[in-house]
Parts: sequence; structure tokens; C-alpha cells
Amino acid sequence: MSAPSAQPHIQHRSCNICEAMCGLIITHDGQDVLSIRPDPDDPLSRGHICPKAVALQDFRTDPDRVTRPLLKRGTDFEEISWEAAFDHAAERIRAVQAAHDRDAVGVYLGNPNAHKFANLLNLPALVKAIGTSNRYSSATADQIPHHVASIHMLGHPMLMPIPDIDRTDFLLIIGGNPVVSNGSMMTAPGYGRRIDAIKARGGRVVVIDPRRTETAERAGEHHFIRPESDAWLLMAMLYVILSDGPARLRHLEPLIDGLDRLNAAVAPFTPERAAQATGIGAHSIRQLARDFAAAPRAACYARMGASTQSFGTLCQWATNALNIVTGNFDREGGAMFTTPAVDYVGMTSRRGKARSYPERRSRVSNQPLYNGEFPVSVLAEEIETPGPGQIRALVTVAGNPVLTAPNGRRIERALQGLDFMMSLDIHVNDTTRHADLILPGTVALEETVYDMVFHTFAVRNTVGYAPPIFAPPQDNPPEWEVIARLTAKLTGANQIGPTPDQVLAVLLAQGFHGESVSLAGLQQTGRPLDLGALVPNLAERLETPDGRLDLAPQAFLDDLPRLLASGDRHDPARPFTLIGRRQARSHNSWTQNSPRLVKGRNRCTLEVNPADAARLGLGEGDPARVTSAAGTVTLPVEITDAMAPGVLSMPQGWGQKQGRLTAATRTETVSINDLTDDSRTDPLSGNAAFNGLPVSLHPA
Ligand SMILES: Nc1nc2c(c(=O)[nH]1)N[C@H]1C(S)=C(S)[C@@H](COP(=O)(O)OP(=O)(O)OC[C@H]3O[C@@H](n4cnc5c(=O)[nH]c(N)nc54)[C@H](O)[C@@H]3O)O[C@H]1N2
Ligand SMILES: Nc1nc2c(c(=O)[nH]1)N[C@H]1C(S)=C(S)[C@@H](COP(=O)(O)OP(=O)(O)OC[C@H]3O[C@@H](n4cnc5c(=O)[nH]c(N)nc54)[C@H](O)[C@@H]3O)O[C@H]1N2
Ligand code: SF4
Ligand SMILES: [Mo]
Repeated sequence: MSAPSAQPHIQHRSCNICEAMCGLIITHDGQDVLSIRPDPDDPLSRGHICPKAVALQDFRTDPDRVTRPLLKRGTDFEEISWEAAFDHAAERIRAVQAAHDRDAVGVYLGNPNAHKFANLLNLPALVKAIGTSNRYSSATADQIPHHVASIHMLGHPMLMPIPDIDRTDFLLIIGGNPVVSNGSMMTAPGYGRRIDAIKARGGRVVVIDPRRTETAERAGEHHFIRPESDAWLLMAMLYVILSDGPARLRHLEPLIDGLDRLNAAVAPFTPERAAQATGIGAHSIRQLARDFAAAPRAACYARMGASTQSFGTLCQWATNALNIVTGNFDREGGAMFTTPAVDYVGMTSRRGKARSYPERRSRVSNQPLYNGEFPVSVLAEEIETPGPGQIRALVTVAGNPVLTAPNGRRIERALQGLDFMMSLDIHVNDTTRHADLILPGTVALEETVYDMVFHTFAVRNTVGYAPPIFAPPQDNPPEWEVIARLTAKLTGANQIGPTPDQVLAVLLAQGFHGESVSLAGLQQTGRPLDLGALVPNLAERLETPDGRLDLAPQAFLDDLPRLLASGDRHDPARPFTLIGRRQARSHNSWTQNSPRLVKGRNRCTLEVNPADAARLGLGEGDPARVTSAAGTVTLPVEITDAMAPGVLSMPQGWGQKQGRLTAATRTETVSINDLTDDSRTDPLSGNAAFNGLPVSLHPA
């Protein structure tokens, strides 16, 4: 940290709000930010940023920010000292466990943790100190199907195929909108420009989405698809390709098992049947499959729309299978595996450790547990349902499940029945207002940034490190230290462990570039470094017990009858299908308190196809009432032919109603998760099936 001075200081740092890791140039005077600009020399983002980067300064100066430990007194909070807060937290956690059992304390870790390496390094010890198996995170409202596909096929949840978009000739995007979201499980800032580059070199980008998205517009080729029918499309593409000729497994051939089983599995998925399920014509499916297979280098990428739905895991499996049988797996321009400076896969290697999956099942509704976490879809019922293992206290760290988990208001009601709740957070919001104790977190500019997770998903190997710019308010400890001190209080240790920088130095030395990348070197140059394009390496990296790659794991084959039976699910009482969308000026549920981002018209609107609107007599801006099995919301209609008929789109992350968020609550918005249904999951992974929600629509 620099002392206040008249001379502006300059820092190069990557933005850690979303997965894109855009390079920023920040000028400041030690007291205030003077400017936040894109870094044209960043080897990954090459000058791209989005409107949220400039808001990084607002998170620090947000007048609604929690800056002291807060203890609930009656219906309000009073400030207490850090020492009193740690004592109270440890005492209450242990009291609940003493009265019941260790699992009586649940833990929920939210998305911002994935962007804070110091939290990632310290949270496992906290969870271990609490000693509960009732662990939850936002991952099961997001990407667990990707991990489950990787576990069963490649042996490690984080060994993740990444589309090598800078060298591909054919990119097939299913259920992702990276032009707005800036990419996920695929760190690729400046997506629009990267799409333009594919087209400029004679390649094609095709988007499959029930909404003609900003990405579809940029790509120029788009097919509407019926929500939740993507696995049908993928299986039919495999059917066409495997009927046309032998699979091209290339260098992976000696390692691959299960091609016969895959061939047998795709047999029922003819393009004609898939056309009925998806709404995409059989001819188009055949053509798409043949074009993909014929492209010199092709990559299929399936994301949120294809993961947070009832067939999420089948989609991710079939996506991998499509890339594999067309010879595009672990190959330039196809789906590749990163070699980042911190080797996340290596440091959590599962080699030689045979495991059975799912690791466990949940107590009340038998949902699967992967990666040591129960699906967030079962959180409410695990709080509500008596018996051994019932959750009676909850610790949240940077999470807002009331707004972000399916049927969030049920979770909210459940929270009110807890014996104790504590949150490490920056806001008193719809979730944390139910806590008995809130510990303040630190925000990006007060922390060291090093991205431990998203380099693992990046389309190019790069590395960057930047120290904190500003001190936390009120002499507060940095967030990682809060986690470490709470852990020490629980274990009775009289000191906390090594600093995140000390651990990072070791991890960098052990990583793929340990020869050339060191913490001291990064600190000295103060600039992100390019570590080069992705290289084929899967043969040495497979983490399966037998070192082989199974194209057709039994768990996935066993789920195919469910897909085959999924044809017509029309419900006359709820004839519309609701899907979600992301928006450029917000990130999940927590950036809406930046006046700079939230200003302007109400963007929490329901997108409706013109024919549907006309039939119901709904005009532009009219309030519409949307009802699902879980609830009802009313919001203004936006009429657009970007929506497929019968499908409605609503943005996620809105509906801040409670707490102390003055800017966020200025506009009347609603939460999509007042509608989503926690009984809808992908049964293979337990992931929430947000998309494809049956709803009714009426003028309000
Ligand atoms: N601006 C902004 N950026 C963000 C975020 C944010 O909140 N705001 N959140 C970040 C996070 S945490 C994540 S995980 C990523 C997610 O990044 P993306 O995966 O790109 O997520 P979305 O933008 O929600 O795009 C999902 C797409 O799936 C489509 N879809 C819905 N249902 C279906 C279906 O059944 N089939 C198909 N084929 N498509 C369907 C939707 O219409 C939508 O276009 O974004 C990250 N980036
Ligand atoms: N219907 C529907 N629901 C969805 C999605 C969808 O597309 N549709 N997307 C899902 C996805 S992909 C995700 S990742 C989840 C996200 O789900 P969550 O992780 O539960 O939600 P966030 O909105 O990221 O909330 C982050 C919380 O962390 C706090 N916070 C922000 N910054 C910091 C910080 O620096 N330190 C601390 N301690 N706290 C901080 C915020 O105040 C907020 O309480 O939502 C999921 N929910
Ligand atoms: S795209 Fe993501 S990483 Fe880049 S500036 Fe925006 S929020 Fe930050
Ligand atoms: Mo996410």
C-alpha cells in the first residue's frame, strides 16, 4: 500500500469480478482511485474491459458497506469488537454442535470466493475446523455438471476442456452468452473481438439458444432450441457423425475406452426424433453435425443454459464426446487443457486414489454429493427437516442464496428457524440480514489479486499478481485473516498459518512454469506475463485410476432413458418456459448497489416473443404476472423477436428487497429465484435446473 501523495501511482492488476480477468491500469493517489482504464498490453485481455471494472472503486466506498462486526440485537444490529465477534462466533458454533452434532452447522460459500485466492487457500481449514459435512456452495447452482463429466471421463473435477477459440475454425456455442457474460469455464476477455477474428480467418461461429443473444448476433449463425433439449441435439450430432464413418480419435486412440458403448448409446437419437425434441429441423441437425466434423479445427462449448437444466451432465458429457470423436480433443483449435502457473489440478491430484461417485447422497431427498458438497437445492429442506444431521446453524461466506439459489424465499423462511447464523460479507442484504453476526469482508482493491481458479480455464496461459492498493476501512484485517483467525479460535491454535503470499510462492514454484515464474519476479515486474498458447498434454494428465479415458461412463448411459422419455412435457396450466439471462452492468446479485451500474431504466424485464405478447394483450412495458410452482412475480414486459415463441427470459441477480442496500432497492425489481423450483435438478449432478421452468403468464 502506498501512502497518500500528490504524485499519482499506477498499478497493473486484473479485475476479479468475473472470470475474464481483464487487465486494468489503475491510477490512484493512495487515498482515492483517479482512473481505471483497460490495459492494452495485457496478454489475455488486450485492452478489453466492461463497465463493471470502473465500479471496482464503488465497492470500496459504498456507503452501505459493512465495516464493523455487527451483532443482532432485537431486529437491528450493533457494532462489536473483533475479539468479541470471534469469541461469539466460536462459542455459538460449538454450542449448537454440542447440543446436536457436528453436522448441525452448515456452511455456504458463494461465488466471490472463487475470485479471491486468499479465501480459497484459507476456507478449507475453516470448514475442517467446523467439522461439518453439511457443505454447500454456488457451484451446484452453476457448473457441477462440468465437474461430474470431468470426474467420470478424465478423473479430476478441475481437468476441464477449454475451447481454443483463438485458433479454431468452427466454434459451436450451446447455452452460453459470452459477449455479455465475458465467458465462463472459458476465460476469454473481449469475446466479441475473438468471434470476429474467427470469422475473419474464414471460420464459423454457431450459437444454439432459445434466445437470439448478443453472442448470436455477433456470430451471425443461430438456431433457436427448445429449452432443456440440448442433450438431444448433441446426441443426434453424435449419431450422424458416427453413422457417417469411424470416429477420429487421433493421438488419444490408445487411451480411449467405450467407443462401442457410445455407438450403441446414440442409436435411438436420430435427427428426426431430435428434431421433434429440439425444434431444430432434422436437415439442419445433419448439416450442423457434418459441418462440425468437416471443419479443420472445431470446438463445441456448452455452458449455463446447457448446465443449469435437467440434463446438464448429459450435455457436458455429450459435448466432450463430440469434441473427442471429431478429433478435436486436446488439439490446437479444439478443446484443450491449460498449464497455468499454479497447477490447481496437480495440487489436488486424485491419481492413485480410487473413489466411488457420487461420494454421498443427501439425507432428505437423496441428491448426489460431488466435490464434498451437497446441492444447494436441498439446503432449505436440510434446515427444515428434523433428525440427526439437521442443519440448525449456518455460516455463509460471500454468498446470497436467498437471491441466487432455487426457490430462494424458501431458504429465507428456513433461515429464520436457525439457532445461529453468521455471515462474512460486505452487505446487509436479503440473506445476511438473517444472520446473528456479520463479519465485514474486504473488497478487491484492498486485497492481493492472483487468480488461482480462472487461469485454469483460460484460453491462453498468462499470469498476473498485484498487491492491495488501499488499506481496509477501520483498520480491519483482510478477509483471509478473518477466516484464519476464526479458524484459530475454533481449533484453539494460538496463531494463524502462513500468509497467502507465502503459500502462493510455493505453489508457483511447484507449478507448470516454476522455472520462469516466481512470486518475487511477478512482484518486481508488476505486469502480467504471457506464458503462451495452450499445448496438447492430456495423455500425461489423465487422472483416472487406470489412466484411461472412458467415452461412455455407465452413470451417463444409465441416465439416457430419462432423456428419451423427455419428449413432450407440455403443461397446460403453465404453458410457457422460463429461462435466465445475464446483463452487462451487473454481476450476480451483489453489484447492484453501485449507482454507476444500476442507473438508468429498470433492466429487470421479462422478454416475450411478439406473437405471445399479442395473444395475451401485453404491450411494451406492461406489467406481467409470472407464476411457477414456487411463486409469483410481477415485472414489466419487453417485447422482442429475439425470444423463441413460448419462451420467456428474465435476468438473474435482481430483487434486492431487504437489508440496507440503498442504491439497489431504488428500482423495483424482482428475483428470478422467487420462481425457480428447488425440486427441479439434474439428478446426475444435483445441479439446480433453473432453465426450462414451466410458468404461466398473464397481464397483471
Ligand atoms: N455481466 C455479467 N457477467 C457475468 C455474470 C453476471 O451476472 N453478469 N455472472 C458470471 C457467472 S457467475 C457465470 S457462471 C457466467 C455464466 O456465463 P454464461 O454461461 O454465458 O451465462 P448466461 O449469460 O446466463 O448465458 C446462458 C445462455 O443460455 C441460454 N439458455 C437458457 N436455457 C437454455 C437451454 O435450455 N438451452 C440452451 N441452448 N440455451 C439456454 C440463455 O438464453 C442464455 O443466453 O457469467 C459470468 N459473467
Ligand atoms: N435463476 C438463476 N439463479 C442463479 C443463476 C442463474 O443464471 N439463474 N446463476 C447462478 C450462478 S452461475 C452463480 S455463480 C450463483 C451466485 O450465487 P452466490 O454466490 O450466492 O451469489 P452472489 O450474487 O455472487 O453473492 C455474493 C455475496 O457475496 C457478497 N460479497 C461480494 N463481494 C464480497 C467480498 O469481496 N467479500 C465478501 N465476504 N463478500 C462479498 C455479496 O454481498 C453477496 O452477499 O448464482 C446462481 N443463481
Ligand atoms: S469483463 Fe469481467 S473481468 Fe473484465 S472488466 Fe468486466 S467484470 Fe472485470
Ligand atoms: Mo456462476
